[in-house]
Amino acid sequence: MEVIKVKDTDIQSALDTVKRQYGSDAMILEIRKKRKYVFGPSYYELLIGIEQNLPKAGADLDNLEALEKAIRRLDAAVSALAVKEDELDALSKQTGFSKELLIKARAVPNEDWKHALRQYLSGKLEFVRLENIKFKSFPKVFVLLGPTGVGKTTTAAKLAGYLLLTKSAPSGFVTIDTFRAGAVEQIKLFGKAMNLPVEVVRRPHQMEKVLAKLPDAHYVFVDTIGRNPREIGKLTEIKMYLDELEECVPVLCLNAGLKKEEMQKAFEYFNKVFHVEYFILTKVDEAESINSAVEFMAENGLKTLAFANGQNVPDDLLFPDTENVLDMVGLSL
Ligand SMILES: Nc1nc2c(ncn2[C@@H]2O[C@H](COP(=O)(O)OP(=O)(O)OP(=O)(O)O)[C@@H](O)[C@H]2O)c(=O)[nH]1
Ligand SMILES: [Mg+2]
Repeated sequence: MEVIKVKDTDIQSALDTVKRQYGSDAMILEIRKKRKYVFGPSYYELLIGIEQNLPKAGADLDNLEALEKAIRRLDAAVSALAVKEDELDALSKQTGFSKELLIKARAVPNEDWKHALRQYLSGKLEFVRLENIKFKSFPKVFVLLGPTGVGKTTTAAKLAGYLLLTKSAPSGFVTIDTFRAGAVEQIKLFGKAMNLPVEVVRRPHQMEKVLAKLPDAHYVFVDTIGRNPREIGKLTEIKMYLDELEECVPVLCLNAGLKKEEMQKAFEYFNKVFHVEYFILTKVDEAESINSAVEFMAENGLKTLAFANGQNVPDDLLFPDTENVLDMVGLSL
């Protein structure tokens, strides 16, 4: 408690000063009647105790007013938001992007939302050519991962075809899918068509020596078993094969027809087991819109290698850049 002194010749005026300056929190500890000299005029000295942590009465009032103002501002902001919520719903339907993305991109209804979305997505989307990915070892090994039937095997064949035709770089295939009926035959057919070798690996320890069997390959594509991503044990099984390799780059393949939430879940399951950095969007030709897939790519910072857009091997493969994709999602200038 802080103790202060108030002096006045008039007791009432001294009490008024205390009340005015320190409010009701001031406690009168003592009132003394004093004189400066023996025969001089008398005056009152009040010893006042003030609780230090308590704000003064005047300050309390100020705080209350500030609080009321803040509440009024908050009220106004909430009503403004309620209006925007409807407009955002409409804009989300119109653009095919989620409200969360619109908010993050500051895409304001009726204003230049296209510009805001373009700017936001341009900053987040990343496209990389697989031949530009740096490896420490040779050949460069890519592993195609993804749920059942997304097009992993077909895409591996398309990528090998692209490298052979445009870069004169031969690839080899390794399949660890000895589980699905016809899987080995399927990749062998692709290999035969392009005159590229295919190795079948049935046990993880066989992976260690498999690259030595593909001496001419500049690139190797490891084709994996399509797995329900929720079966984490099955993903770990695939990982055991990859752990035998000195170096490999996992590439997640997801079907453009999936909902954004489904893509996100699948990504999270695969990412837990394999550190997923690279991505291929498949079946783009079948999807009504790829906007939510593009949103998924952007929000997860994935580096996209290609879009698969049909069943023809090797032709139905696109290597888009950001500008192409912005056009595809209706954000062309
Ligand atoms: N429309 C379309 N079909 C595709 C595309 N890619 C693959 N397919 C077809 O999808 C089916 C499955 O393709 P696969 O390559 O066997 O898929 P996968 O992921 O290897 O399948 P699993 O190994 O069984 O998990 C086949 O009929 C392919 O022709 C694509 O980009 N567009
Ligand atoms: Mg397959």
